[in-house]
Amino acid sequence: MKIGIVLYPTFGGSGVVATELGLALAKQNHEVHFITYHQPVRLDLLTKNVYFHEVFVEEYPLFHYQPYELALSTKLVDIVLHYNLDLLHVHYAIPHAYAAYMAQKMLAESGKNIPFVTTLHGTDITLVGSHPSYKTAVEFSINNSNAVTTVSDSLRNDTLRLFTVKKDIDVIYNFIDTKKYPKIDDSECSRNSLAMDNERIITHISNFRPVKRVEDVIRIFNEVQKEIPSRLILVGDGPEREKVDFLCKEFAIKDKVLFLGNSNEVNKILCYSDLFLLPSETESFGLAALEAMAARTPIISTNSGGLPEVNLNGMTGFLSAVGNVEEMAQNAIHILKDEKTLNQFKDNAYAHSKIFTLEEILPQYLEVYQRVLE
Ligand code: GMT
Repeated sequence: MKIGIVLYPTFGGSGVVATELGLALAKQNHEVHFITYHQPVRLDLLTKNVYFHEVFVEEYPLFHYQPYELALSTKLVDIVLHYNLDLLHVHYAIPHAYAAYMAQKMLAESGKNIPFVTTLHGTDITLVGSHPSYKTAVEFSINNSNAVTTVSDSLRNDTLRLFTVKKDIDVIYNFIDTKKYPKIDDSECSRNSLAMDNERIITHISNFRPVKRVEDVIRIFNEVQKEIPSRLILVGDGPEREKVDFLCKEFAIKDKVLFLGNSNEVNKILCYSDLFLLPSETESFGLAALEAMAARTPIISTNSGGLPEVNLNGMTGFLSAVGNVEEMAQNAIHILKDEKTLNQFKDNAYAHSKIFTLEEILPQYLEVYQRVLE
């Protein structure tokens, strides 16, 4: 198949999933064309069967807002015709599904029929998509996609609750390529460069947006470090970063917190970790939590959105209500207090991550592709 994948090229989970999916398809000898405004962060361009097409938005003084979806749909038409693509798979509804619909209509005028699959990732439904400024167009794009998938049951339910959907929605869970997450033993993982032998390492990875509640990460860690010698590693960057810095100063824990910024070496960082914190306000799936589990790291998270589908309470970690910092800190202490308990949670987290592997998930996308092509 010749597949066009439209995605956000940033460190966000939707871009990561779309990139990994495309790379896996290319490995199976499908021709994969990534189409977006920047080279995706996890995309190695020197990969067989992989192409990258950059969308340029021409600036003009009259434009207060640059018309990205216009440039994207024009690019889609060009690429589909030039490479004779079979289908488009767009990740994140806004504005990708809308642009794909427009491209499909324009292509039909040239006699080219192409289906498009829309994968909803979370905030395109729960936070942004249902806003009155976008809702009508998002609902239209969902209903006019040839197939729609969501990354969890919870997101499927949210989509059906927030929009009038006239289509079937397939749930296809997010996945990880486990080959990129080898079961690293402590000897390969030189954790002593980050922490003392007697210290636990706690990690948080996100885009530091308000929805991630990174201040809760600091509050939880502050309580934990009072009882258990530990260090906190923060990976990622975003608008909440400064507030987090202030809070660390206020709690006088700056020397125990390490900011690493954005990183492409998440799996290496996770191999040091004893615990992963994800106290998000809402999370359709929580890809970062799955990546942590694949690296044998238990999870302390909220119970919002799709997190209970990924993190099993009392097994792979614990779930708490949004904002219940005290309970999350107590649960973290419970996991970290002795080696036996910690190792049990680590083993459970690793075992559960195995149901979200590339090998399990890729055939499900291929099945959807076949269906829309028939
Ligand atoms: O967080 C976002 O605004 C968008 C998106 C992203 O690109 O990171 O995140 C969503 O998609 C991920 C991949 O499917 C999910 O793992 C995240 O849970 C989801 N984020 C939210 O629902 C907040």
